[in-house]
Amino acid sequence: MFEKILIANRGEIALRVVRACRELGVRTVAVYSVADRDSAVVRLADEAVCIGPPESRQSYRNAAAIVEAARRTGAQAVHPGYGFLAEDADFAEICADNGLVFIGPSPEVMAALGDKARARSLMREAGLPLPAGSLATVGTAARAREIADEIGYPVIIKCAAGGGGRGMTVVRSADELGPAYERTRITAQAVFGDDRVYLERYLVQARHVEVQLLCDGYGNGVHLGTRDCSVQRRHQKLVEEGPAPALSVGTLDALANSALRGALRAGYTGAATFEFLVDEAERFSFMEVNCRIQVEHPVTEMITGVDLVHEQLHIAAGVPLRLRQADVRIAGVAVECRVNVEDSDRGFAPTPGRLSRFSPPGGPFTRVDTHGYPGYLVGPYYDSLLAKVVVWAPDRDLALGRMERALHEFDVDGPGVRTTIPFLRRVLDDAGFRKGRYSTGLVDRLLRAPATPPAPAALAAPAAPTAAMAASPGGPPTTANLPRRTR
Ligand code: MV4
Repeated sequence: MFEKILIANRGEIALRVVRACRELGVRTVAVYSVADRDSAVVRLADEAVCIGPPESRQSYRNAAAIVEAARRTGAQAVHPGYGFLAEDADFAEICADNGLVFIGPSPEVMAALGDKARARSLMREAGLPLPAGSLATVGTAARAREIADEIGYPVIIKCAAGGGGRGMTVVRSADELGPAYERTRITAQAVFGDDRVYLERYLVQARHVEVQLLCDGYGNGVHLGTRDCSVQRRHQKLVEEGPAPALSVGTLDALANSALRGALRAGYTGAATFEFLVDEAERFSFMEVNCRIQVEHPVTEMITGVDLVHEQLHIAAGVPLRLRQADVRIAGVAVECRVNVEDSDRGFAPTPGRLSRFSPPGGPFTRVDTHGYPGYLVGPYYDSLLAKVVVWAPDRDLALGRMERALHEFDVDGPGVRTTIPFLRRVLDDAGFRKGRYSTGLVDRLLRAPATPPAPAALAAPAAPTAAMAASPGGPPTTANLPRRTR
């Protein structure tokens, strides 16, 4: 095992990695920006190095500053967390060039899977089911038109360099295709510096189901079950659960096994997530691979008992996988709610400010991953995730009841500070969600519906249409969504 590693991240995930390291006797180096001087990880890590100003380009995305901090402190490896440099193949290569182990897949595998068109063709070769679409990127509008006519409308144009829902354009009819194709390419060039796009048949009302995998460097791999992440707004997940509900065991198994086959074929090492869409008939199609530990990894930890960050560290240190598939048992149901410092009545705009009150829930089978504390200043520089509330129970109804109880306990306040807790409650209250019958359309439906009628005694004129409503046509995502955060 490593003696010392550097954590190239901040917030709750940096704390999560510090905790895993302490449990394994690995010393930790935290890096922090000027804005994060007072963060909990600076106190909890064995050492902390300031790497630059608040702007992430100059700190958490600054490969040179991070490598220099590792050199100065003698760290042997770098854990990138999620976001920032976590899926940057160039950074993984820079680490290797400087004698540092990057805790994740090799730069080559990351580059191959990070190119969504290449990933699509790789997985096709591995026998994974895909939506109908182009075999590779599409170089002309005329060719796009031919393919679209063949697979039928609606189609979706995706950027090879995109992912996570960034830079997708849905096209409903042939007359929209040419202009949409040109627009998507121009935006892709501007945002990613790569104008290659590919086409897929657009699948409506599907569920987002993903599979957690662990693979070592010796050709061994296991899957750790599924998570449903359909509760999203503009590709930001709000609620995740595992195992994916309302799917037959046969479907879940086939999906997980196909993901594992794909990862082994690609030569993947470390923790990976394979994303699929699943339709009403339980047909599933491969979407993309996430080459990192994900925000929602605790869901899987709760239903399997496997510490995914421990496993990442062992794999990166060259230890053969300590689990076989027969050792992995999915038990019960886990649910995660993301508590963001945002105002769901104002289009989920961030509401930074100082926390005057911060008292997270506790109790049985309740885990809260957070970097918050009373007096913590939530700044405007980074994403607004403050806490993840994760609960486990033997069945889904009990887990949802436990989550309602946990959110009820959560006390967060501060001048100007709002959280997504009220909106999370609306999700948990939704009849379709309760039954486990929901798809990626759930959040837009809730945002279009009138806000919960106030209790008779409690006041107030009906809410005016909110920014969220104005900004949510309810239609498919467009290139208007392009400059988004990446998690
Ligand atoms: C799609 C799709 C429907 N059809 N591809 C978005 C994130 C990225 N991982 C893949 N995504 C999607 N790809 C085809 N061919 C639907 C999504 C999608 C989605 C679309 C609209 C609104 C919310 C969504 C949530 C997850 C996935």
